[in-house]
Amino acid sequence: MAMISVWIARLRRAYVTTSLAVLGLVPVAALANPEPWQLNLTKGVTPTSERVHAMHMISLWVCVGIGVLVFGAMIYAMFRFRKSKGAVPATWSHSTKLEVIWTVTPIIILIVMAWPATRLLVDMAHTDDSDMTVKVTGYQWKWRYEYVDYYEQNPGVGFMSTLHRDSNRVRQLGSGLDPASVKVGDQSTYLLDVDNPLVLPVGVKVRFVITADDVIHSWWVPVLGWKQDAIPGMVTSAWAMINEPGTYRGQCAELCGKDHGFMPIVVKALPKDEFERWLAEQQAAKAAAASAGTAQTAAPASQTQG
Ligand SMILES: [Cu+2]
Repeated sequence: MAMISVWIARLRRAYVTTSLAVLGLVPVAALANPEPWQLNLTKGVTPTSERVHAMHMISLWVCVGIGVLVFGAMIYAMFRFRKSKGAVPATWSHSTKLEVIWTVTPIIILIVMAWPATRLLVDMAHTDDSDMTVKVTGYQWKWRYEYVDYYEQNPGVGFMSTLHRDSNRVRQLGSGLDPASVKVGDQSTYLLDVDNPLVLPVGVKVRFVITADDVIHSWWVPVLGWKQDAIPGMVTSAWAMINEPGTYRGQCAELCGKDHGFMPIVVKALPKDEFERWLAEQQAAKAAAASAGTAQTAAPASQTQG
């Protein structure tokens, strides 16, 4: 008995030390973009992603509970009723009571888990009362973003977003360049950065209408809490309301061709007033280009690196 309590004390100490180490080592940023060696899912930056995370945690703890019960019972049975202790196998083969218990219990657990999951799915599909619409079109291998509507006005702004030139140079066959050298700040952004990020306001419900021009792509920024297929000839939709400014990265999540791995997505979330300044800048640049009679370029006025 004394031996067991010593072991329990040791385990408890190890657990506390590990928890503290994890808490100390994992920066707050880990809650937004996924970090290398991150253990759990990210909480994301939208109400949807937070609910997805909560659902994931509920499922995880239900699984842990079931695991502890089942493996506990197995281990207990193996030690308590082992042959060397003189255990004799029972001869009965069927128990209606047990059959009912282990059929009904999982059904109840599944219903309890399916209820909030279904409500979340319904809310995720509810794009009606959005204040802004962005049209996302997938191409082999780039994205086009068009600001279709912002508080019932059409900003008339749109641009292409392709792999950042730093990543593009490194990824060329025989480039001899080091992928680890591609960075924004101290963050490694090889194949995760674009020339023109999608700029969005914080705290505004943005509806995305998503389609593709050639093959099926999928628009996926993990911290937004969803991914949505971009299908040629079809328009799918999703929404996000980002709750903190930042740069959020994602990738095309549908195997769309040989350069599928080279079409990242970058969302730059700005406070609402900054976003409106940016939008006005884009409109002014477009108007200036039109009045100068020059061919319009697809790039936004200020090249913002993600
Ligand atoms: Cu793609």
